[in-house]
Amino acid sequence: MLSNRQVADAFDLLADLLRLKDATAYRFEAIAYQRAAEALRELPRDVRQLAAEGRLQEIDGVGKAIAAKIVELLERGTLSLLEELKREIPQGLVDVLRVNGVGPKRAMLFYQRLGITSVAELAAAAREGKLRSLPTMGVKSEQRILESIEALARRTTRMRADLAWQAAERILRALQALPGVLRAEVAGSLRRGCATVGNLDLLVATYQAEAVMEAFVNHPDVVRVLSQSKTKSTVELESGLQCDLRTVPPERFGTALSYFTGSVAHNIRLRELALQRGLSLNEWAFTATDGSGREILCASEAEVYAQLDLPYIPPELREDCGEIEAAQANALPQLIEVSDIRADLHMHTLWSDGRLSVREIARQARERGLQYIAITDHSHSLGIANGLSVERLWSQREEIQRVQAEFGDSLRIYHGIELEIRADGTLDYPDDVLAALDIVIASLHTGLRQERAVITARLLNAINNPHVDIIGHPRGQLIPDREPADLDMDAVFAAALATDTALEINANPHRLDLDSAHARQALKLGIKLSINTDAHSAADFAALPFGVRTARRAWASPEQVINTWSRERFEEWIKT
Ligand code: DGT
Ligand code: ZN
Repeated sequence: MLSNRQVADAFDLLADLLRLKDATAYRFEAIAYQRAAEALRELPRDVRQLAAEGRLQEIDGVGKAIAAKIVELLERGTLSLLEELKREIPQGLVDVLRVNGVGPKRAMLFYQRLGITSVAELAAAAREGKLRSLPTMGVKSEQRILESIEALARRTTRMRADLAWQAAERILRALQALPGVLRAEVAGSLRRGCATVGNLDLLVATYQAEAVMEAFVNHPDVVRVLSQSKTKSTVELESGLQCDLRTVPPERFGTALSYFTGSVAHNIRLRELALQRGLSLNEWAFTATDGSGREILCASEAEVYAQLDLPYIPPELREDCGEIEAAQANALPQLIEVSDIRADLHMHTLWSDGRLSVREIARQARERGLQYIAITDHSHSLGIANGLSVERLWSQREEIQRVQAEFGDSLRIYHGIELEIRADGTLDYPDDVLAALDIVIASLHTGLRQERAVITARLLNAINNPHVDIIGHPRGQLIPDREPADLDMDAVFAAALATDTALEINANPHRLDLDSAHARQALKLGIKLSINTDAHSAADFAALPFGVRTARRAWASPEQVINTWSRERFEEWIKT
């Protein structure tokens, strides 16, 4: 059965193939399919369920014709129109469209004149100078196409951090169970807490490297061995992700872990500091540069930093973004930890599109040691997510009060809303309703591709509303599919600061929004952050560490994140 994502992919493909066939004739049709694809990706509910309920046309951009196509896709796994187009037009041309400077007309021109059906063939033709003499082309546009193809190739597909952790943990567990493995750890971008990773970097401390490598390349998740030696092997996993394993003897584990955790920029700074002290530094050891060959081995990373007269620097900070200077000044931030989090302030229940009742989600929260939560279901204009009418909102309040009575002092349950910022910029509830709620999170879910001035004004209107406490997933990005909205973030920050509105780091690994760079900018200005899981199910509670890692990459201390506050302080804050 097809997922929302697969249905969306089919519509995107359909749009591209129609454009290739005749960009002018199918212009509006292609736009419509693409719009539907965007809405399907954002859809908070399973498209199959909506189809079963006959509610497909409630999806943004889905009319009768597209609804019929969705049904066809769900029933047959494909579309007759798509099959027909695929017979007419080579599918590789869709990739050719991803090259900057190549629209559908040029792609078809290259195909018809030169038989080009793939990006590789296009690159070869450009290198041989075959494109420049075609109509509308020239030496310059040929050069631009070549540069764009090279840029595309550099931008390898990266994997979301949660999937990468899953893959890494399976292999780590197997390695840790081997005799002779003293330590097995994740390094690289995954250890630094990045939202996406290019590969997995694993490191093992052992005196039995050969046996460990043999076990590694024979792990059931490995589909291909790209290289193998005693100290370093690279394999490919089923997902296409590459995984490197290095082995070192335990007395060298610290230098190796530090080196392979990176980042490259951070490593370069460490090497400079070592050179100033008459030492070279690589993954194996510090070595005296006086020609004596004297080595200093470090079993732990703390020893590596101590050798450079620095305190230990947490992996999330290792980007050469000021952490070396801060360490030298003994001014590293006290970074937030998962255990500092006392509250989750963005949670969905059965009242809108969540899968748990108020009671169940409260129980889950208490089991995880939270002290207070906010129930924030969708407001009514997000009809597709079963958004709450004002009437249902008040019935929900009664249920929350009942559950609150059961839980007593063990968990405080606040009644909030995830308030829709409508496409026209207005908010979904009138002010008197908002005033009666404990907490209001305002979020954008529609019109995310509006132009900068328009979408920024929508967000500012929400921030400036005195009842709005938090902006949910402010930039609207989805990892890895959707670019963030084109927002004027300086204006957003200025308004958030002026109104004391917190900005969310949505911990869902699909979002991680704000991203760490913007979160850091916000913190520098004095804006408060809120880290929330946006849980729709019990499994979603597992998102929290991803949000916390993103906050750590933003240099956040507990104080700056409202979810760490005592209940009293939090209540004080939502009141003002
Ligand atoms: P990724 O895989 O693209 O998400 O990013 P990283 O940071 O995991 O990079 P990767 O896998 O190429 O290399 C892992 C670490 O190894 C990197 O963070 C630092 C270290 N490293 C790799 N190449 C170099 C290098 O040329 N010089 C230095 N100093 N360190 C390097
Ligand atoms: Zn890596």
